[in-house]
Amino acid sequence: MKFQKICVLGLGYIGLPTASTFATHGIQVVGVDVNQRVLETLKNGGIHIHEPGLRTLVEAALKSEKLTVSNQPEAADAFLIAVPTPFYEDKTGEYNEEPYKLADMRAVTSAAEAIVPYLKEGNLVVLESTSPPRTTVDLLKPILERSGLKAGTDFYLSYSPERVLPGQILRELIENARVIGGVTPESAQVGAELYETFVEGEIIQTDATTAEMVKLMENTSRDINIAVANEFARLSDRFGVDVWEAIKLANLHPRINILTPGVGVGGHCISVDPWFFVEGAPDLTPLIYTARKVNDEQPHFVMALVQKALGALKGKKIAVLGLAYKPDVDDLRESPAVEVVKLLSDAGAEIRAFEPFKPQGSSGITMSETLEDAVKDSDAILVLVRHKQFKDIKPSEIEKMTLTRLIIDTVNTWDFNAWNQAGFQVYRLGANKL
Ligand code: SAJ
Repeated sequence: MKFQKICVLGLGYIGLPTASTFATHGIQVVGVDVNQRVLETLKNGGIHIHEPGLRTLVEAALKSEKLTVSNQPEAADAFLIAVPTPFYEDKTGEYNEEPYKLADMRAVTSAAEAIVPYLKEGNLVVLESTSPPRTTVDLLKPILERSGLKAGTDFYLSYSPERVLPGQILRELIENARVIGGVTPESAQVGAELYETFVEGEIIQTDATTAEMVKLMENTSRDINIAVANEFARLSDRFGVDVWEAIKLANLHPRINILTPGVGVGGHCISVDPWFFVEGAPDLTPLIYTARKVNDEQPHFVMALVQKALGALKGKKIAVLGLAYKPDVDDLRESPAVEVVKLLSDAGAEIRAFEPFKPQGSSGITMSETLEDAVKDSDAILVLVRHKQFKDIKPSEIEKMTLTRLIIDTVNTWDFNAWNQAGFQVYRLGANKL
């Protein structure tokens, strides 16, 4: 099928790069967002997201007039839905005694409703938002069929998960293998033809629900693997072992790849997606549920380490290095580092945080503009994110900025021996007998 014009609904971390990439590959794209501020920013030549290379790509797409932005869809050959599917806490207790997290599908629902008036015979609709299993057939299909057209017969309907890594979105969008699942084989085929516009990786066709499961399975297995790494860190503390050394040695085994312990699991994917399985089948997901709990508890273990290093926290000045949910991104969504700061503040510590990728930080956290400002009068330096620029810091630089010689390194950022020799006392997560 020949695609001349498409609408991309949702101009966030996935929608904006996707819309711009289609536009720079010659397709006329209408980028749709309900947030007026996002539209204004784009119209004024700005972007609201930090992603390497994105600004240049968006500029090129807008300048060529292949990309336009609007607050509502228009008639087109294909509609792509890339809106957020966050979760909210179930307070009804229906799922368990403890609060379960449930998918908030309102944005997908209203995007689908917005498409209905423009849907025509022969169109393609693709959902990209990460969604609970069966969303395409059970939620999306009935809404779109309000148009009077039948999915799979009159129009094509597919699900295609995005699987790009924040920080490398533009490259991975093009190079990664892409799964596309249709409500009918023809729907998958037509979907594949659309993505062939720019995808260089393999495009694999399947059915819609399998495609939904694939995405959730990828991120759930990652969550579980991080949870076990975090438990290994706790066990190493208990048994007086250095977890970083132990993992390195275990990973010499050719079939073992233990992930990295840390502050917890953040971001908008790995800490969210497993809940979509738990919500759909609470009776079948004890492991997935427990892994979520283990990772969500991790900030409390960081807190215990800080208490071990500093004793009572009331009035202690702590310089926090990094708030992002992972290294080298500006994204603070669901960041466990932010959670740690909240716990420390609640315990009476005075926090000054330095986040080079997001200098304005997050509401309620006192930010420092420079590393020096953060560390200068502190009682301890707490490293929560292993940003490359932190990794490169030398003991001699910190020595000049502050009198404190106390480091709490939760992510194995600095070489323990080198900093020790330079006169610093270094507490590391998973390497201190508690
Ligand atoms: N983390 C650890 N230990 C590790 C790896 C990660 O504690 O060994 C933490 C990170 O610090 C972060 C969180 O886990 O807080 C998630 O980070 P991530 O790099 O694993 O994942 P995301 O959320 O940035 O991106 C993931 C990717 N999925 C996989 O690698 C399986 C990406 O391919 C997906 O497109 C994306 O989720 C998504 O949208 O689902």
